[in-house]
Amino acid sequence: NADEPWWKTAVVYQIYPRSFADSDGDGVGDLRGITRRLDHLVELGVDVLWLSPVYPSPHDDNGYDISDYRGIDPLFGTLEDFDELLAAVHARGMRLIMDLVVNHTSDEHPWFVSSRDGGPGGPARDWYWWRPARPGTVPGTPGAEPNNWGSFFSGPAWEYDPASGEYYLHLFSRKQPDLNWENPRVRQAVYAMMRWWLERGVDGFRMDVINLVSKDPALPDGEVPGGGRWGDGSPYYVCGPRIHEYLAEMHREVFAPHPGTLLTVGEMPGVTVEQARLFTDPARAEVDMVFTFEHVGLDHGPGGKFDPRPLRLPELKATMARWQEGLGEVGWNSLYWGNHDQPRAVSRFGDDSPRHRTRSATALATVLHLHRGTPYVYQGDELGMTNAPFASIHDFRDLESLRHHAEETAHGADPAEVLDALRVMGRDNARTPVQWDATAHAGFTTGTPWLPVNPDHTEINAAAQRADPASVFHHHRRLIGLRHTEPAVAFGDFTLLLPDDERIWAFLRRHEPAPGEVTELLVLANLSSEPARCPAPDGWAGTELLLTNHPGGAPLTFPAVTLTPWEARVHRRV
Ligand code: ISL
Repeated sequence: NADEPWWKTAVVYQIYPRSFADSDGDGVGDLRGITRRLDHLVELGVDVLWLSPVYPSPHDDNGYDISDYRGIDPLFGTLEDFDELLAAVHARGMRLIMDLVVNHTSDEHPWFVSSRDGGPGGPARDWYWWRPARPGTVPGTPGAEPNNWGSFFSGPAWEYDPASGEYYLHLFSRKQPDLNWENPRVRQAVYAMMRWWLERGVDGFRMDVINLVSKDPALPDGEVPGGGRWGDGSPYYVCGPRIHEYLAEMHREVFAPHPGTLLTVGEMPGVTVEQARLFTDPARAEVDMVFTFEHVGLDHGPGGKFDPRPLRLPELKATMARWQEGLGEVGWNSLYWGNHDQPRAVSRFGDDSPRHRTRSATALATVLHLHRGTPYVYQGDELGMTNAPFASIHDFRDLESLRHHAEETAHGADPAEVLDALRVMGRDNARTPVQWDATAHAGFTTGTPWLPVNPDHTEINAAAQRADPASVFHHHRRLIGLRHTEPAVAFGDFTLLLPDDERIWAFLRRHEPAPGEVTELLVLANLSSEPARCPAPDGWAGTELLLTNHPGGAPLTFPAVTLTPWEARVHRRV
């Protein structure tokens, strides 16, 4: 596999700097905090670190609203701290990729300030999407927005600027105006900034909502879903008309001079398998892999993410299998259960009760890491961290949750029901500080954390788990090691077994690097809190047990084996 790209055998670890480790006691994680904790990541064995944004920002959306692309927010440290971190990461044989947020800037970015203050006809006006009010309406009044699109963070996707009498587009918050990628000067400014970071030594980018940067310039009204307040503009900006042209251009301008060294991953809400195959086809030279969203949308009800519904295992298995198939011959998957936008994996897909949480976290990790693709471990998931016990709306910090609560309650929703949904799906669940040890504030800070630590840190923490070979941490370490040593994990093809089984997740990986030289892996996992009978496929009885989260488990016998709750195992035969 010498001619395969390095990132096919790599595992990426996502750091949300605000919540990782605080070195100076101000309650917010920082770059020096990360540098001090690198040993944890070395022991875990990950290959790449992805840093969520650390650039100067007003922090309306925790740094996803950037006011200077070429600096470090004082909250996180300095450029010198960054260079030190990067050198320390490289010295340990790891790589580091930056978050690239270029669908939008902060409204405090100088580009937007000039665009706004120059007024219509000003030289920087067309760096953003400015439009007059809908004809026949009074500008600045409800319903006068240029179109009916809703924002991802509640309310309209347009903000009125009284000075010019025009509106600007913001798919996210009003402090995150969308850049106009139709303007070639915008694109060149973005590419120049990316080259600047590559020259500094970074190893690639995770590209925030990159499939939203091409909009249909007509900006037509969207359909209003039943019971909805706003139109759905997604047909006009998800994988818009020029998206492939833009990404190919970015590849030529920025990535092509660094063949074989970088990792590029595009975050792509709403992307289809067919589109993802185009984006990740190496022959097209766009991006290495994409983050897809289907598997994290299966528990959304008709009302969206804050209308959660139970997840059915056969649907989750089918979705994952379809992506394995669709990006099998051409393209590449990225694999994740969680990130800073999603609830905690063990609480969402597993069973976070004290009885089952270790085993369910390790079962989920086993299934994920044994799929074909590059796995992403979100900070704390290697410890099986759980959702947080939010008592009231005042415990939330995330603007998405706060705005959703304000908008729904203003329209007459029952606040208790809104709060229940936020407890299940709210992004702050994943943003509580990393639990390093059992001391006050979990060893995250000596000050007062910006978001309280989860009280379960006395049970769930890195210090305890590093000392326990049966922990979620050590199970992740073994899974990551397996990807490095067993080529079938990265390169084998994928066949789903027992698709309709409500409790068992079973699949085969088959790798044949040379004719007749076959290695096969069989993955069996019980994704339920009850024992489950699992038919054993022919010819696997007595095969090598490569990895398990239940060392005392029953041998694999024909015709069936009973798996204990959340038991997961990987068998190998050659
Ligand atoms: O969680 C979501 C809102 O319901 C997602 O739709 C999320 O907004 C989407 O995945 C895009 O996320 C990225 O861009 C956002 C930022 O808030 C997220 O943190 C980031 O991951 C805007 O920059």
